[in-house]
Amino acid sequence: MYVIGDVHGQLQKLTRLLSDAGLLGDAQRWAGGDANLLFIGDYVDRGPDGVGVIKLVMRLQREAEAAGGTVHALLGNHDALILAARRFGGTYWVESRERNGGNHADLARLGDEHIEWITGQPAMLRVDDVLYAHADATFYTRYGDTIEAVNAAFAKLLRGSDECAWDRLLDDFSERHAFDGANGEASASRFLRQYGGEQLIHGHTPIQKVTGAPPEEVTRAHVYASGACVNVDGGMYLGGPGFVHCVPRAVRHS
Ligand SMILES: [Mn+2]
Repeated sequence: MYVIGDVHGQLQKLTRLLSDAGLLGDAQRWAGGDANLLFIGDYVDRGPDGVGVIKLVMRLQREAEAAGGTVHALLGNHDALILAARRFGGTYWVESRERNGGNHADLARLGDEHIEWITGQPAMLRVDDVLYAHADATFYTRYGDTIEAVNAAFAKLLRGSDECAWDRLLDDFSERHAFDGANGEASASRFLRQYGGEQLIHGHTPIQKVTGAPPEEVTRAHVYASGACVNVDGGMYLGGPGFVHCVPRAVRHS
């Protein structure tokens, strides 16, 4: 499995990463054959062309499927936030997006097909022994006891018009660093016991903000909590070049 972290509108960096990994070929078509690729969420905002990123991911999903591969795409908080801004309008959501690096062009260009697509992406996924979720947070447990239940709860919320529930969800996403620090490992094992998997791969919190590394020096995933957690957010919007994280088929950690 190839994994790409928070893209945040950095379409040029993304196409370069995919090309370098052999997943994108001539005319920027899927060249990964039967490979599996997963995007960790947060396609829009903070960068120049979030809708361009969504369009590319949507197309790669179709092309990969036709070639026997898979492109998974998780829902990030910025993807939910742009939907909220479109659905409810009003200064509350406009200001919320402005505080969070909202891109006006993304909101203007977001078409019905992109809204439908975002709404249909899962919040969590498990493939083999690896659990994937956008955020380094435990709030997912408030939405369901299983991956299926969490995804169903998210889908119901995103298809509904309960503005307070949307607000709560986006507030929940402000949780970070749940698996860092003294109790991080214990939290990670609890979370993995709940949803299954030997390792959690997430984005949401730029590695630079965890390790203090200069943005351009983050060129690989940050493995922590004794190997139970992997942060793949390369902080591309901060100036990081980004990277493609490769998960071997059978992950084991000590
Ligand atoms: Mn995020």
